[in-house]
Amino acid sequence: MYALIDAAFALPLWVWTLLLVVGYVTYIFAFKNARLVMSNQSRELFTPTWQKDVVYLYGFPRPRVIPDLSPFGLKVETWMRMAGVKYERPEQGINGRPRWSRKGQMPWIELNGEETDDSFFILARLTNHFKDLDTTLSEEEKCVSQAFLQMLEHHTVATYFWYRYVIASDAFWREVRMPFPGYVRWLVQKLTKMGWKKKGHLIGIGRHTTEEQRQLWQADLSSVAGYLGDKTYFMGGPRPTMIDAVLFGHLCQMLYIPIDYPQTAYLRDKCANVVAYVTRLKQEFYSDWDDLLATHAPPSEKYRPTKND
Ligand SMILES: N[C@@H](CCC(=O)N[C@@H](CS)C(=O)NCC(=O)O)C(=O)O
Repeated sequence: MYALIDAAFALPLWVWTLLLVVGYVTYIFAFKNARLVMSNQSRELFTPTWQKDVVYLYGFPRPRVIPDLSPFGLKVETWMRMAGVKYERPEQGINGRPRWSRKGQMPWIELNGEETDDSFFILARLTNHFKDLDTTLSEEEKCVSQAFLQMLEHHTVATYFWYRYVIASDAFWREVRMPFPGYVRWLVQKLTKMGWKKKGHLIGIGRHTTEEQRQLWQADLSSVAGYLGDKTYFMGGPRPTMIDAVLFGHLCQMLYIPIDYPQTAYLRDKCANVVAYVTRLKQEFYSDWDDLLATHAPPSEKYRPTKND
């Protein structure tokens, strides 16, 4: 042991420098920023034979209980249904060619041979290209819509992600039954839990007690219920607007993934108008909901691991 330490101290400075540089670069590429570093490079289209004005939406493989695990992916898909935009969702899977956005996240899209990522920028582009669902809103209503969007996407989401990825992660991964081989699922579960513990601590949600967290998400959900009231769509017009797609993306996560989210009980007991609203949107825009869930592939059928995994 001492001989080893002596030998290490005897190494010349340039060897130490080289070891440190190689170690650091390996760490950055292997664990940390590989996706981000790669992301800025231009890359081939995922769907090279695209049709004009068809949106190719990329996200996680469909889970068993809900069309998309990502509230951001479900928001984009719902918006496209509301706007009547033609889209496809090319299959991505562990044995297919799973690909993250250039920023290392899901969802992302290709439209007319050009890639766009982040649901905010995706909807901005689709709105510009196809249709503006928010034209009927006054300037003041647009501000309200934006405030709710940010609350849901940066605060509410953290409260229920913390629950599903940290507190109830076993139940969560069991219920959604992603079409990954068992060992990949195990790894994804562990990494997501570790990631969310760190992220939850940084943004603060993970430092609160369960009771304090409850006060935080309850304030959000009761404001959604209060603003919705007995309106058909959130902003009160005769047709849905963008915020309805955002709300649907998040509320479905809490209402249809059966893992005893405390939020689910609260919504069912205290926010009957919100539950009825989500049910209405689901009926109106997802008449094929069950068919979408049926496309879920258990690991043994579609995603059998190969030697390339
Ligand atoms: N601001 C992004 C957020 C997207 C996002 O957080 N996606 C999650 C899945 S729900 C993701 O890709 N997480 C993996 C990661 O960030 O490394 C959007 O609106 O699209």
